Amino acid sequence: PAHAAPSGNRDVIVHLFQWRWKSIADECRTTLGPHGFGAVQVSPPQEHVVLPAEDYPWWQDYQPVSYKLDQTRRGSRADFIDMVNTCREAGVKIYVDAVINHMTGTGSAGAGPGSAGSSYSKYDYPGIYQSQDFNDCRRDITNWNDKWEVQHCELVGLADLKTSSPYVQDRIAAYLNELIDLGVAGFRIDAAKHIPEGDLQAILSRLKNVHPAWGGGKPYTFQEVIADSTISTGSYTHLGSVTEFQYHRDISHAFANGNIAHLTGLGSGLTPSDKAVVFVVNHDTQRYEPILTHTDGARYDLAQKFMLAHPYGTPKVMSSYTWSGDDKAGPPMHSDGTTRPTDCSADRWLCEHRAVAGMVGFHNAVAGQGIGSAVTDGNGRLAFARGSAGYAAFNATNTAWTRTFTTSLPDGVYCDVANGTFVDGVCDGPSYQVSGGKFTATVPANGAVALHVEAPG
Ligand code: LM2
Ligand code: CA
Repeated sequence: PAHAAPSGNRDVIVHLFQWRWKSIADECRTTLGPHGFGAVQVSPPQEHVVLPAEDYPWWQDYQPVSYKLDQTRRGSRADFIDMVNTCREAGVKIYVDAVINHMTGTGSAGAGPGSAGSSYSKYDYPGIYQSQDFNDCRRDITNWNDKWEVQHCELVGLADLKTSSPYVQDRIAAYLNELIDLGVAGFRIDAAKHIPEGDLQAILSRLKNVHPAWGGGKPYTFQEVIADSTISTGSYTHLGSVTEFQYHRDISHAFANGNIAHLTGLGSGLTPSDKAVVFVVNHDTQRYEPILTHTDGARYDLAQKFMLAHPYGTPKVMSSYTWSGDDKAGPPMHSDGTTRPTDCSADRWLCEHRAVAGMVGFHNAVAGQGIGSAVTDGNGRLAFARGSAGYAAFNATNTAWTRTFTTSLPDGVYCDVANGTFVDGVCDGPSYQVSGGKFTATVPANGAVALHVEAPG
C-alpha cells in the first residue's frame, strides 16, 4: 500500500513517552504547534496489564489485554479523543504506538483484569482472541538467526499473534481503523520485524484513509525494525518507513566521543532518507544500551539539535523522564499506578524536546536544501549551510569556538534558534548580523548556533 508522507514540511516527530493524554493536548496547544512540530508518538493507547507487584512498570503498555481505549494509565477514551482533536487544531498529528505482534506474557500477572477491567489469561482474551489465534511455537525466540523463529515464536514470552490468520488481520485492522476514525494520522508498528512482511502488508492494506486535515491518504507508518544479518530494514520499506537504528548508533557515538567533523555524510549507505525515521535515543536504547542519553546533558541536547539540522531522515525527538535504579521504573504516578500530569519543572519529567524546540523551525525552513559550505576545526567542530535557507554550527568540545562563517544567507539580522526560539515573530534568543554572507559567532562549548531565513532576529 502507498503511504503518504506527513503533509507539508512539518514532519518532525516527538515521542512524549508515557505522557497522559491531557498533558499531550496541552503541549500541542502551547508548545508543539507553535514551534512547528509535525507529530507526537504517543504511548500505546490500548488496555494493558496492570502490575502493582512490580510497581507499575512503564512496560505494562506493551502487553495488550484488549483494544479498548478506556482506562489506560494515561486517561480515558474521551481524553484520548480530546487530545487527537486538540492536537489537530494545533497542526500536530498523533502517531499511535501500535502493539500488534503479541498480547500478554507470562510473568507476575499471567492472568487478571486489565486496566479497563477485562479478564484475560495468556492465549485467552475473551471476545477477541483465543488459543487458535496464536502461533504454535509457544516458547521464547532463542535462535535470532532463524527468521521463521523470530517471526513465529515468542518475544520475551509474549503470546505471539497468528498474524497470518485473516481473522487476526481483520481484528488488528479494526483496532487501527478505529484509531483512524478518531483522527489518528499514523502508526509506529511495534516489533515489526517479528511480524512476517506479508502479514503486515495484509493488515496495512485494510487501513482506511486518514482525516482530510492530513491529506486524506493512507496513514503514515513507521515500522520498528532493529536490523540484523537475518532481517534488514529493506524487507519492510515497501510497506512504509522504518526506524534506522544504525543512525542512532552513528550519531550517538559521534557526539559521545566528540567526533563529529565527518557527519555531513551521516546516513549515507543506510535506509533511503525518505523511508528512515531517525533518532538519537529511544525508550529502549536509553535503558538497555545507552550510548548518549539525557544523563549526558548538553552534549545530548546538542546531538538532538544536530539531527534537526541535518537533512537525512525524518527526525524523532525523545522526551522522557528520569529514573534511578531499576530501568523498569514507571513515570511519575499516583498511588494507583496511573500517570501524573506532566509538569516540566517538577517530578521526574525531562521535557527534552523543549530544549531543542527552536531547531524544529530550522528543520522546517531548510527542507529540501542540501548540505554545503561545510567547515571543520579539529574532530569536534562542524558547521554547514542548508542552501541559502539556513546555516548551523556545532561544537562538541569543551571549549568555545569563535570564528567567522561564510554563508549564502541574505544579509540581515537572524535569530539564533539553537539558543532560543522564534514563535509568533518573537525571537527570545541571541541574534546575529549577516553581512556579505558572513557572520562571526562564538559557538558555546557543547553548544550550537543556528540561523535560518524564517527567523529574523
Ligand atoms: C518493543 N519493540 O519491538 C518495545 O519497544 C519494547 O519496549 C517492548 O518490551 C517489546 N518490543 C515488546 O513490545 C518492553 C520491555 C520488556 C517487557 C515488554 C512487555 O522492554 O522488558 O517485558 O515490554 O511488557 C516484560 C518483562 C519480561 C517478561 C515480559 C512478559 O521485562 O521479563 O518476559 O514482560 O511477561 C518473561
Ligand atoms: Ca510474531
